[in-house]
Amino acid sequence: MFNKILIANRGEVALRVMKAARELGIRTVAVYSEADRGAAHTIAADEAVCIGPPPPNKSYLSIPRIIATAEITDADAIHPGYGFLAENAHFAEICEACKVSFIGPSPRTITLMGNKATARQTMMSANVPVIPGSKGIIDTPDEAAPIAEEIGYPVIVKAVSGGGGRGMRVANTPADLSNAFATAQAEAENAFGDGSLYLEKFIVNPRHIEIQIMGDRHGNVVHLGERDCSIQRRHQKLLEESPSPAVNDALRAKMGAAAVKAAHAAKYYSAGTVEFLLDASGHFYFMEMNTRIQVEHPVTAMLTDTDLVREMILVADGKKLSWTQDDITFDGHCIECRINAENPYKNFGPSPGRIDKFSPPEGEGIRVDSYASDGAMVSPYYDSLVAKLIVKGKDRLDAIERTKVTLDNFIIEGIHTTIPFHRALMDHPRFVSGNFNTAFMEEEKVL
Ligand code: MV4
Repeated sequence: MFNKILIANRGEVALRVMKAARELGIRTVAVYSEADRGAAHTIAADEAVCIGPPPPNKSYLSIPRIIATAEITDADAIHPGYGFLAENAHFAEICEACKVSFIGPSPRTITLMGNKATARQTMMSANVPVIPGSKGIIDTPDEAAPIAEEIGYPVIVKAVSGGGGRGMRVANTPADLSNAFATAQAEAENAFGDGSLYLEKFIVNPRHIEIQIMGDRHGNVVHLGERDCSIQRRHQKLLEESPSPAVNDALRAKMGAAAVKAAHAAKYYSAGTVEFLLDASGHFYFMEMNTRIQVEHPVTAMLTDTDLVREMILVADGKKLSWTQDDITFDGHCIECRINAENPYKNFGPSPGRIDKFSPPEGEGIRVDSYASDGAMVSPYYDSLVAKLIVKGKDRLDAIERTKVTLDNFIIEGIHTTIPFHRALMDHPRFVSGNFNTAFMEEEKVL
């Protein structure tokens, strides 16, 4: 087993990886930026190395500085967490070239799934349902037009290297197509340095349903059910839950089997997520695959009583999966509220600063993943996530009631947070009904 893991990340996920490592008897190395001198992950690690100034490009995104730290501290594996270098195939390759295990999937899998066109092609070949669209990259609006006619409008033009909702444009009619193409191409070129585009039918107001999968290096893959991530705003998820109010046992079995097929097709090992769009008539389509541990994974961990971060470390060391599909069971209902340093009364504007008081709720069926404490700083340089509150109930309405009480007992002073938003959401009739989709935040007033 590994002796020492370097965590190439910060915040709650760095702490979460350290907890898993410690439980396995593995020592930990933190890297930190000058903005994180007093941060929880810096303090909690067995060793900590300052790798540069606050801007991510000069610290948490600096491959040379992180690899050098692994060499100097004699770490034998690196966990990338989420964000930063987690889906950087080049980084994963360099780790392996330096004889440091990358705790994640193979560089080839990251590359294959990072390109949305090759991901689509891989899934089509494996008979995983994909959204009707182009076979591969499309070079001109003239090439797009006949495909759009065939699949029918509205269509969406998307960047092959896209993510976070950037580099995509909807065309409602043939007249919109050339403009959509030019705008998406320019945005993609600018954001990703790659203007390559592909075409899909535009699914109107879908639900975002994703399946958690876990694979090992021996070709075993299991799925751990779905998460409903439809409550999001400008492509930022606000709340995730499992099971989805829109997924029954039969649909879960179908989507789970499709996700396992997808993972096999990508030769996937480690924790991963297969994202699907679910349309109003109950059809689901592969959208993309995320080759990392995700922010919202605790929803699944709590529902299935598994430890996905521990399992990632074990399979990276070559161990076989701890479970077969039959071992995975789903008990009750889990909701995760993302508590961000944002002001929900002012358009979710950022609210960095000093947390004067941090008093999280505790109890049976309550989990809080956070780096915060009294006096902790929320830095303007990094993402605004302060805490994840995960609550388990015996069913969805019980989970909602427990989440209300728990939010009322969660005290954070000194900054604005999204706690009041989540509290209001728990009282929103349409959220409570379970009848919502990705348009919820645009259509409804919550606060
Ligand atoms: C779509 C779509 C409808 N049809 N693709 C948004 C982010 C990017 N990963 C893909 N996205 C979408 N792709 C087709 N063919 C609608 C969205 C979309 C969306 C997807 C998931 C969760 C929230 C969303 C909000 C707006 C649009």
